[in-house]
Amino acid sequence: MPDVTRDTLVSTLEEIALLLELKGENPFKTRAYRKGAEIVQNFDGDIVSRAAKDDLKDIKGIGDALQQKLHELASTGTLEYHQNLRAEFPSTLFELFEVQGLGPKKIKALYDQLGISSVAELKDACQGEEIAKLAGFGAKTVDKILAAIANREKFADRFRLGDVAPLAEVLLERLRDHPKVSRSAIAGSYRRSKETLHDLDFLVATNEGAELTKFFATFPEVHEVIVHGDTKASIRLENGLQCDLRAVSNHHFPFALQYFTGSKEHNVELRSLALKKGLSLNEYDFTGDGEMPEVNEEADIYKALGLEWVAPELRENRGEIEAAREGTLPKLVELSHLCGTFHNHTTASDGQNTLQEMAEAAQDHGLQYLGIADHSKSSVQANGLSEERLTEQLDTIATLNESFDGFALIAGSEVDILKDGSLDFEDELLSKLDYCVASVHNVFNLPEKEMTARLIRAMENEYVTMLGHVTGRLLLRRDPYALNMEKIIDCAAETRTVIELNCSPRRLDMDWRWWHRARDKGVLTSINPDAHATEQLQYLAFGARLARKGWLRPEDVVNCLPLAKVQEWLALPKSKR
Ligand code: DGT
Ligand code: CA
Ligand code: CA
Ligand code: ZN
Repeated sequence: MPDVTRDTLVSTLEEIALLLELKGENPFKTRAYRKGAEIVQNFDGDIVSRAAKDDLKDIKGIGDALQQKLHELASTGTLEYHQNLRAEFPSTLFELFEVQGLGPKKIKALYDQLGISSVAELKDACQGEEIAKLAGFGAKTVDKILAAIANREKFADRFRLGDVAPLAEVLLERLRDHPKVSRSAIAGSYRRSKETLHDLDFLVATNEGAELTKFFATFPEVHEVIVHGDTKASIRLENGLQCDLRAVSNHHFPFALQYFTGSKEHNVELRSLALKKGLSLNEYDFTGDGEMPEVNEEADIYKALGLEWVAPELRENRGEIEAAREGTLPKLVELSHLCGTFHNHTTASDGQNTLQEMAEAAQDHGLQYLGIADHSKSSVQANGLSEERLTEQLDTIATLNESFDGFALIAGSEVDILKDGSLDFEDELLSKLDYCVASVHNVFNLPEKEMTARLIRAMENEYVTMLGHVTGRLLLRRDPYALNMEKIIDCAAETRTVIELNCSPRRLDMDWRWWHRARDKGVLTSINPDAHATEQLQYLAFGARLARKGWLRPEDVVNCLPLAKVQEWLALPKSKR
């Protein structure tokens, strides 16, 4: 099956409408596509599979031509008519579609009246006078557009950790397997588990630097060689990602690893600490007048400076050096500590695998329990469950659970938090569930005060076990909605509501910068993959990395509890958890 969602159908129809408009086509034709988009958006049922099966005949407002196009799109993943239409315009025009807050009307005005067909031209126009002459473009609009462009530039050359990790590990393995390599690592922001990265910093210990840089520069994934020397090479891969390689001697390796892991701020602190001890620390060695400490591995560098070894995730100069000096660094959670996980979807809503398949996959991952949390009825776009369907699912889970040995499905729901903070299901139904994840899936644009109050009201509900993807951010795509995080964290502590660490690589939400504070207030987390398919249980690994980055220990993570304990914990009233 091609990867087509309701969103694909809707945005394709909308784009066709806009392109026809830009071409100056007859307004009736344009309107038919726009109307079609609206009908698809609001259709109550699985419109994507109906389109794939060419079963759209009885849907009002979708004529023959539209039916045929939706079928082609849903069954093949592309639409020739759409592709041909796009080809009639400069390819840079489509950049405008990605600028937040720039709708079809504005794009048409810009294109028709000022001939603007790229973001660069738009930026120039915003900085000049001409744009204010257009109807509907006040000073406020121009500011918003400039802010959106700045946002886009900020994201332009960054990649999400989860998107690059599989390839990064393949390349590392290839270097590691080279016979002339004794030690290897990926340093930089990747080793620190930053949620997004600019480039990858590979490091090898070898006596044959020139051979290794040549090996690296001729990897089949290389799109372009940026730098190529005897000890250093930089390449750009097909996907745009830059990768640096540094080849050093085995003696220099621990120093280079420490230096290139960063962060810069952490290193600055470390160097000044070294100076106080009469040592000068650089990327290759300690130097100075006194006796030099013996260094075989990275931990020896920290030891020489009177510090415990600092886990790379913590190296952001946020108190880790002081803690390393005092011996109070946290014993961080590890992936292997997770006994189970919550917040997963099945085919009942918008997942790709059945309950049975998800349960088997969880057991293959060595988990003792898997929390199910399909969408609730208001999430129509995700085929949310009605009260009846959720009740049926509870029965199915109870039956399946009888067939497992040392494993259990935990029955829950991902309940929509409605605009006013009330929940999509009544308490009576929620009380029958083992747990509940409450999430915001619509009306993202409330002012901070209202959005904060909305989440607080949800947390005050006795049956809300945890908040799902608390800020709604999509990394490099959508900013978090306006939220007072201090208040959210305080309320979570008071109401004993867990805040999930959503480990979908697109989210990694709540942001790692808030966890240390939350944990100190007694807030618990649950590391949740939000899996919509069996293979997405692997996202747990990213969650564990980000939890470590947030200074979390096993005792801060509720899914480190084994099955029997987690069941006891869930059975307690919230105030006792
Ligand atoms: P990014 O932007 O995601 O690639 O982040 P990093 O941290 O990987 O940054 P990168 O690749 O520019 O450099 C890797 C590490 O090398 C960095 O974390 C610390 C170290 N480093 C690079 N430039 C400097 C510098 O000018 N001063 C110091 N002290 N360290 C540096
Ligand atoms: Ca880097
Ligand atoms: Ca770099
Ligand atoms: Zn969700």
